[in-house]
Amino acid sequence: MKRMKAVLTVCLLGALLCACGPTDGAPEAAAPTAAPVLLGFSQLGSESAWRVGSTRSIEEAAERHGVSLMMLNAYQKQEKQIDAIRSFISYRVDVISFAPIVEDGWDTVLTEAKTAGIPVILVDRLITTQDESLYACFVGADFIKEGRSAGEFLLKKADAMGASHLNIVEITGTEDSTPQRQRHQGFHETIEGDERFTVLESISGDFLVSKGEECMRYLLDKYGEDIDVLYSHNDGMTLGAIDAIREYGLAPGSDIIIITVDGEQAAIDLLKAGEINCVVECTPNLGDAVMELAKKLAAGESVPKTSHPDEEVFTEFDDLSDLAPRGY
Ligand code: GYE
Repeated sequence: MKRMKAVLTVCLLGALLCACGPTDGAPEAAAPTAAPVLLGFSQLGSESAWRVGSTRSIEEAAERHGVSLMMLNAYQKQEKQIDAIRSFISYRVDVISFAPIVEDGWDTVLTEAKTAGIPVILVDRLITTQDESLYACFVGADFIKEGRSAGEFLLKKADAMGASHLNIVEITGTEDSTPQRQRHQGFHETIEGDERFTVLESISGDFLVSKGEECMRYLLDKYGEDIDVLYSHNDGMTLGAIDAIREYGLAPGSDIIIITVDGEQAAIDLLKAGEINCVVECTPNLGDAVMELAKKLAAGESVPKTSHPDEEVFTEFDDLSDLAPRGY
């Protein structure tokens, strides 16, 4: 079917070229333009300002690159993402892309995409699979590195304070998602074996502001003023947790050291105000990279299996006066 469509397009183009070729004295006809690449994109939800920024980045980049975009929001449900991928397959899009909410459970639907000959770009998060050929490439952050940066900041902060012992609580992202697994891993690897640190508890706040607040209330009820450090896997949960800390009567950023990931404007503002100590950047602006990859894959070109954007770390030790507005 797809081949038929391609053959038809080639014939039509050939006919057009013959019919419209420049003749002596006649004005030159505009070159026929190729059909735009059709990209089906399944966004996992709208759980955070980061995610809203990610959706915007995909939409704006599609426009800029002349890619036709079919975008479906899965509202935090893996089943809806699987349904979306199936509808992209039946629609016979040129390329499928999605941000997998969790890592496991994609083999069946991706085998269907492979059988249909449609290449798949993973955006933002990874999947676990025995068969790497089920996706063409991944574009997204290096979450282990982000976790390490969070841990490295804590080492530096503890040195600067001359701290002999610090108790840590961790609020993690959506369970079994790549950022949750790897931000946890990178952080723990970095502080492991340093006897100044004890991790009191690690619980999931699902990347949501409301759950971040709920988790922090629970942690404060349980450990009270024993908590010295909060490591939170995204800014949304951190904002919720900060409300809970204030409500409890403690000062975020001084009574409790706060380390967060994403780099939303709201978190940067709190960092500047001394209420957050470290923000590890994770950029949602992956749209241009996705469109470049989609166009190459649609043209049958090869692409790198993994690409990571450049990311920074902003801390209380840095001069942030020149930092440009974040845009998310
Ligand atoms: O950190 C969080 C979002 O997958 C990197 O998902 C993304 C994470 C991001 O909800 O805010």
